[in-house]
Amino acid sequence: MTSESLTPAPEHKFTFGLWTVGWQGRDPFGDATRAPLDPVESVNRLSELGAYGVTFHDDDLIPFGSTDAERDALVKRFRQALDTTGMTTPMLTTNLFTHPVFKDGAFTANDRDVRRFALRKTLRNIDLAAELGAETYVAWGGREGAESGGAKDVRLALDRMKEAFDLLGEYVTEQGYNLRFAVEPKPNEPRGDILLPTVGHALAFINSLERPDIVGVNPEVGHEQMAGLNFPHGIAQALWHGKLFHIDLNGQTGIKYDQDLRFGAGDLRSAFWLVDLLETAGYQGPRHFDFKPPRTEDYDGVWASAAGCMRNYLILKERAAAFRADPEVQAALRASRLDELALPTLGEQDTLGGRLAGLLADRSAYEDFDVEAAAERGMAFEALDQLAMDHLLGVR
Ligand code: XLS
Ligand code: MN
Ligand code: MN
Repeated sequence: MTSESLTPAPEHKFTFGLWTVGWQGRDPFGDATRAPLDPVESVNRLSELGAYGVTFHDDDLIPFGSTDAERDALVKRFRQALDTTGMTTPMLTTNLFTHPVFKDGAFTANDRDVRRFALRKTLRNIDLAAELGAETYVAWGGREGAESGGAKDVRLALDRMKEAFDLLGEYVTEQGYNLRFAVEPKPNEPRGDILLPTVGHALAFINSLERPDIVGVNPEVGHEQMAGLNFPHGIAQALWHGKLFHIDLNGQTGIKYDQDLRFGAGDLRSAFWLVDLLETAGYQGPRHFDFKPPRTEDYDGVWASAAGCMRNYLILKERAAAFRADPEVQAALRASRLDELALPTLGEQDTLGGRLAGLLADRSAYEDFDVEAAAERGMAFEALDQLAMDHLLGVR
């Protein structure tokens, strides 16, 4: 491993939310441990560390309630920092969760006036996203949910959610913006239960929209792991559907609150398989870090944590590439018959009058199939997995 290969550079497409390094460490039990961070300082520091860009909620840059003049001045100053550093803004999103008005949600709040306000707030920031050249607009519905059964009619709430996405889709289409939406699932926190809790729920919901082609997902490592799910499997399915529009990378240790650890902390084996997947499946989007530098850290610790996210990604990328290139691994993959999984189940031997007739006529598929012999064949997965472990731990 050369130090050059572990040096982050813009071509790696590493991006960070302003709210990540800018998190002041306020949690439900304690006050802020860090002073506010100027978004321009974040742009400069992240650029020095080798990042490609930053992302933000409207309120991360323009405090809620700012006047139009204040807004224009803040955006102007921020744009100057982007121009000076060459940093990009590939994704923007809306804060529909901090202000108390959103306590029962935004697009699915029971109060209709709150829903209309949420749509206006979002439309306004979509204009800024287009102006700044963002290609993805994330929608995390953190407050869309409930703590008790009678409080939310979920079927009606999904009607309202669909209404919102259909309207937003109509808006970007009419404006001719080059912007796609990415729904970010999360099972809970801050609501007791959140709507569209997993990648699977979100993918199914997207199919019901008027413009499903411009809506995909923005899965976050920790959010799926909070639900005990296999993150690389969820990502693989999102890729399979052509719906991985964006990704939130971070770390999580098991089923508990949303830890937002730096990428690579938490479930390291899962992170290895995730990087292996992203790097081999042709994912072209930003590698976006949505983490929270722990509140134990001062700003030196914040920048160390941000640098660690990128470094861990590059280490894992290198380790995964070494794993794939190792001739012993390639032999182990064959021994585990991964090449056979790539073959269609129905195939050339099924020539007699179509797929179904071919299968039915093939005696080797059933009548003459040696079930016992097939059952006795080992899959050799343990040897394969140990090779992965050796590569991950750097002993091969
Ligand atoms: C919170 C989410 C949030 C989204 C953007 O858990 O991860 O930060 O990524 O609103
Ligand atoms: Mn999170
Ligand atoms: Mn996120």
